[in-house]
Amino acid sequence: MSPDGFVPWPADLAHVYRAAGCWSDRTLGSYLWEWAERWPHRTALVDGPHRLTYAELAARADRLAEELSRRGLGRGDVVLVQLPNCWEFVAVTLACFRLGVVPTMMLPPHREHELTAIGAHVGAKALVVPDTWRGYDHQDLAHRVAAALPGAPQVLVVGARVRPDSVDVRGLLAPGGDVVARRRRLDERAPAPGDIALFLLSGGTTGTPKVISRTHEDFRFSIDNCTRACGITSDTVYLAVLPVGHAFPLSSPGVLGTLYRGGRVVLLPSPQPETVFTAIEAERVTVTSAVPAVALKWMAAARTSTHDLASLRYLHVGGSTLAPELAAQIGPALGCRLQQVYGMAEGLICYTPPDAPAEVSCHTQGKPVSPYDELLVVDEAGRPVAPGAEGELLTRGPSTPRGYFGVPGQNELSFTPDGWFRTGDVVRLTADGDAVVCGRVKDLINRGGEKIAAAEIELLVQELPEVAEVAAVPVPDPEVGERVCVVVRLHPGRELTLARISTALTARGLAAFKIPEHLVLLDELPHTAVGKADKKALARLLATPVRSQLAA
Ligand code: OOB
Repeated sequence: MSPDGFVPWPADLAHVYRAAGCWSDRTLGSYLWEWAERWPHRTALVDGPHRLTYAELAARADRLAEELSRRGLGRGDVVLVQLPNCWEFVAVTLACFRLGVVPTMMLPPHREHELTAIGAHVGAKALVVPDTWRGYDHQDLAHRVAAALPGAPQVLVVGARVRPDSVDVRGLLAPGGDVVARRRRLDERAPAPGDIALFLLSGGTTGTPKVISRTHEDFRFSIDNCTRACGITSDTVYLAVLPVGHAFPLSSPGVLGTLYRGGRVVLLPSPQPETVFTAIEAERVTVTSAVPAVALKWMAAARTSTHDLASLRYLHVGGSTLAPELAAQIGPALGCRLQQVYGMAEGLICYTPPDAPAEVSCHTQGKPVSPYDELLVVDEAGRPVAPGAEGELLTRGPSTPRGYFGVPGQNELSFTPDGWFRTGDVVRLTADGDAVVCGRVKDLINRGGEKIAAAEIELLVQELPEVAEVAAVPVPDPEVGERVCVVVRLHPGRELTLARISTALTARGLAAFKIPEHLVLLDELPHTAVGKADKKALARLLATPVRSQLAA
């Protein structure tokens, strides 16, 4: 990994954050044995039939760390982690934290397009994948990607069917050996608190997703604050159903926050209501998190469910817009309290308090979990708006990096010269300082909480010989909030169907959730003064009937 890609905080501010105790002298991996010693026999992880105590988790993560080290992975090396919600994901992540190996959190739907671009950008030395997932051969995918990347990265596989040219992760997780000596060896090799702990992906607004570096000290502070904002304790039983590579279920407070406080994490690979309700009842789950689209499905299913959901106390909902009238129904439908969360992998996390009155929990997305987070709402010229007015939210703070990894040109656009991150979200702040998300200025589509950069889709559709010009825009959808629509001007005499686009983009290795679901053909696209497709005009146009093909 090139250390040049990391944009540090200014030294004077880093000093302030350390002096104030935001950044402590700890790495994330240093908690593993602290937890194991405080709660050795408590269950840390539940994944189907697998149950691991804190002591077992520590022993297994350490064993894996040592085996990874034996295979040449060490401090500063980067791996791509593409695992579904399973206990091995947690063990791999903690093993990386122990070694200072940097896991890059990919998502199970990612394919060649995403894995190759991100793998090349971060200089991945290994890929960790399931053998198959939802009928797709990830082991094969990983080998294809590895062959296309420089340095012949290793392929590590979680599953029963491991090829001879892959490394069997489960074999490396088997406990045994001298646990104490191994722990000491790993402690001696620990990374520094200011090192990059992990990479998260941003939905971003450019052709490929941007990579967000999170250091041990900045991430620990965020996790700590999230657990306080949500009242996570050793009595918490957290159910992880959203893909754990996302910052929301991973660390806000999610899986890592629950472990940090000695609670129990239950991992489920799908948010399907029946499976979720069964798990809540069986494990006496107290808190879980969902994007609005998932929460609404649960709400509808709860009406006819006979499962006992009485243990559920809190539901965290965020990632995309939740209408206040729906927010008001969630608590009564599921018999729990709603906490809204407005967060981003780039750092800022806002929560409504667990005991907030309805005007706060249903109508706002809460306050930053850290008092050191700064918020500034600005107009189009970058000037602060009047109190309570809408504008783009800028933010800075001890958990918000000063730049994306390795893209100095992009950083000039995404960050102001004095270090504010431009969220691209249109927000207003209430008199009490709660954030209300009103819209966005960034060019992306938010499909059920998954962020899709319009430019990424446009670049791929533009490659089709039929296409003269294309713009990707969101169309509102009652189920997932928004879906991808491509508006296309064809070359004269050519034809194009949604099925043809879908086939072509799938063949290019694009994740399925990004594949356009609507196609609109226009003789002329509206343009802005600088000659770009005018997306605001397109949104107005799409609100009126046009020659369109809707996805079946
Ligand atoms: C979470 O993180 P990301 O990085 O996948 O996406 C961040 C973006 C925000 O900039 C905003 O555009 C949107 O997702 N968003 C919301 C929202 N929460 C996030 N838009 C409207 N209402 C909300 N409540 O999505 C994320 C990370 C940590 C915790 C929760 C969500």
